[in-house]
Parts: sequence; C-alpha cells; structure tokens
Amino acid sequence: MKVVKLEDIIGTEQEIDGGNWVSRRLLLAKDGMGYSVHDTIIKAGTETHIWYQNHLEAVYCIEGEGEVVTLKDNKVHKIKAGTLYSLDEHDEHLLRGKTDMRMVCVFNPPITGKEVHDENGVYPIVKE
Ligand code: 9YT
Repeated sequence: MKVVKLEDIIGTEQEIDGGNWVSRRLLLAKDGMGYSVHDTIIKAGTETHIWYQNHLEAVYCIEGEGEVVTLKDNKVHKIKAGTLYSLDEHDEHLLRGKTDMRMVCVFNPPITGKEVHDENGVYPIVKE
C-alpha cells in the first residue's frame, strides 16, 4: 500500500503551475492504478479553454465556486463545493473560477506528469 500526502507533493515536480491553475499530482501513470488523481486549484477570475480529446476526466469541487461552459451547446453549469462534473464525452469546455476553486481530478488514462495543455486545451497521450 502507498500513502501520499499533499504536503509531500507541494514543491516537487509533481506540482505543476499551469498559469490559471496549480495541479498537485497525487497519483500518476507511474503509480500503476490505471488513473491519475490530482488536487488542483483553479485561480479566481480565470477562464481556461480545455478539451481533453485523449482523456476522460471527472472533477469534484471541494472548495470555492465557478462555472463550466460546454461549447457544443453553450450551456453554463454552476460549480460549487460538493459538485462533480464528468467529461464523459471528451467535452470541449471553458472552466471559470469565480473564487479560487479546489478540485479533485481523476484522469483515465492516467496523466504521466509530462503533459502540458496545447493551444487547443488538449493533453497529448504520452507513452512512458
Ligand atoms: C479541472 C481541470 O481540468 N483543470 C486543469 C488542470 C488539470 N485538472 C490537471 O492537470 O490537474
């Protein structure tokens, strides 16, 4: 069994500053679970274009509030602590933080840690 503490991830290469967000990767592909788990802060006042064409992601908000706009239908989905959204159709979306939001994110397939969002908000598949 493995125990991972957020305090041990902060300040390491498993903490990634994406500009609009900071992602602390608790579990990655190397951990062999078949998914990755991130504790991510979305910064207040930001809007991020995201389109995970190669991944499925579930996002559970545990602090703060904001919204997700799905671009295929321009629907605005309010997000607050206790709300989960699941990008089950690789949904292209805008993520807006009204306040700082703290999100627990699960990716399938798992992130390796080397991905950066490209100009289309996409994470490529990285083979380890
Ligand atoms: C909620 C979301 O997709 N934020 C962007 C960062 C991503 N979750 C990550 O790499 O942790």
